[in-house]
Amino acid sequence: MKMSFRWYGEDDPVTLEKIRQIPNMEAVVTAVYDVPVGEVWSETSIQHLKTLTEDAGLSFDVIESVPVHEDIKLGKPSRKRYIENYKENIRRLGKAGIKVICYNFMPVFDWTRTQLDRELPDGSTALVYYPEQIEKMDPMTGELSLPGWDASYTKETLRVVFEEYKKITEEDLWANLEYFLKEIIPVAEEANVKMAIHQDDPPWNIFGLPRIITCEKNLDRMLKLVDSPYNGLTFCTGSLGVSPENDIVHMVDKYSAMGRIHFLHLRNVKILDGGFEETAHMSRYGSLDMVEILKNLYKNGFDGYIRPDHGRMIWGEAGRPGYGLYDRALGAAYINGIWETLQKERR
Ligand SMILES: [Mn+2]
Repeated sequence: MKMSFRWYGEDDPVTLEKIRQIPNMEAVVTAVYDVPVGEVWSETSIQHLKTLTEDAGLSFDVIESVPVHEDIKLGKPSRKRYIENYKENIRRLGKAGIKVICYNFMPVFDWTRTQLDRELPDGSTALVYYPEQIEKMDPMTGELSLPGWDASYTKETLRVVFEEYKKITEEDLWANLEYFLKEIIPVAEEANVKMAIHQDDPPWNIFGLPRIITCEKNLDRMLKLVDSPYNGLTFCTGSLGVSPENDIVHMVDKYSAMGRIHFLHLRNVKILDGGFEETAHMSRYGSLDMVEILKNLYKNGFDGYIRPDHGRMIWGEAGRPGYGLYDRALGAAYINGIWETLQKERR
């Protein structure tokens, strides 16, 4: 496994110099943030990120994310142009040495939480999703201030896109995903870039919008749409793990044995009735057994990328919710410790 860390570019208060000092840190996970969704990334911007990363002694291997334009998910005629742009991004990133591209296929909203600063018993704060809070949220009338929500949506454009999704069933979304994959995977193969879909977070429908990348049955179906190692997964334990029906230890075993996991987000979550809380990485704090997850990866010879996912805010740190330095660095150290134990046991 190769340890990696998400970096939001030059505006990120968590600098590359700090990331580099986390033990065993190899790669940076980042993206070009100065181009609207759907457009082609400039080679200058890509090269700039690569230079900054490599000058800091880290490698430029994983992109999170190249976002998929809404017209592709909706299957509109304009998708043709956006898919051509997407292919060009894959080619350009491959040329710059990128090995894995993370993306998702969630309609309108990215990850959704109901509160970003819920105080846990130890005084740290975490991201949570409470059913009693989500029931009171209405994206049409409420304040559009949640993270993971595209801030570029005005109420009017949001109303229009919601109207468009009213006509889209889950099967339509599957058909649009299949069309997209059949177009881009051959390009990814040629560019030697592994495409890695992130699961829907949380893995259930929200606000009446369909969501399909949610469970084992659907991941099986997704991987079969184009049966190529270049059509793989960003396996996010925290996204899938909030649903009690998802057996994360088994799924990690199955998909890593198939060689279809290229990138992992490791995060622990505590399952509540209809909701969840993000917790410290260590197994005892959440519902996931991190040792069993890593054991299965090790057993299957996993040599892809892992990054600690969302952390809590601890030690008075302020910053981007879920993406502070301290708790994610503790997560990386914890994962490193388990991995070293597994390596030494084997000898
Ligand atoms: Mn994730």
